[in-house]
Amino acid sequence: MVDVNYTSLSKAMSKALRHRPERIGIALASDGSVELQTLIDALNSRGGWPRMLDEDDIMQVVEHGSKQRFAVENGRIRARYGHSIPVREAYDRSEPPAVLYHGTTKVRLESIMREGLQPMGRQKVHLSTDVPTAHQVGARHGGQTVILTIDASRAARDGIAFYCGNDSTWLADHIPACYLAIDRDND
Ligand code: HQG
Repeated sequence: MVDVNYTSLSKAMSKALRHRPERIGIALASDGSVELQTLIDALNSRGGWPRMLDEDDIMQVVEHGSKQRFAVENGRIRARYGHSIPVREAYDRSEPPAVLYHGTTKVRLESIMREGLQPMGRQKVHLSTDVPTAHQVGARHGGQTVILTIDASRAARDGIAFYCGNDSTWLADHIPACYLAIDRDND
């Protein structure tokens, strides 16, 4: 028997907890969280799974997914980053590493170096702690990948807020172009 595909489940969870909770009939609290059981019931009533989902399936994605996309606390689940819908109180401001990276595509470079990094369709700009991760993020968009370095310590000193997403992802509201440099060594 075909079992639950955890990549599909992770994508459905991301859609529900980052982008379109109303599509499966749930509402998120101001920190972006929902009762675990409410999410499970909603995913089950939407259907399309080879069997009924249970808490173990969700925890499999939470604990063993590649990117620590979700957090579970006190019976509630939330996405840790990636939201396109506004979520107040979802992120904890903290001190970033001295240097962060952003992988993007060459066609966006001119606009980025003019306007800085903008959240675009999401609530936050997403930054990486290392070049390989930034490469993976940039490559998702196709075309030639370009790596930008962000002088995060100077930006933080100047008052720009940073938030930790997961071990390799940091978030910010906007990174003005004066903190960006093109990392020619890592193109
Ligand atoms: C670009 C995945 C023009 C930006 C990844 C990026 C990440 C600009 C695109 C997370 C711009 C937005 C997010 C400006 C930024 N002008 N283009 N001023 N400012 N951009 O997908 O960072 O697998 O929303 O360079 O791993 O690529 O979903 O953001 O190319 O952590 O968990 O606008 O999504 O995580 O694209 O990726 P995205 P992203 P998950």
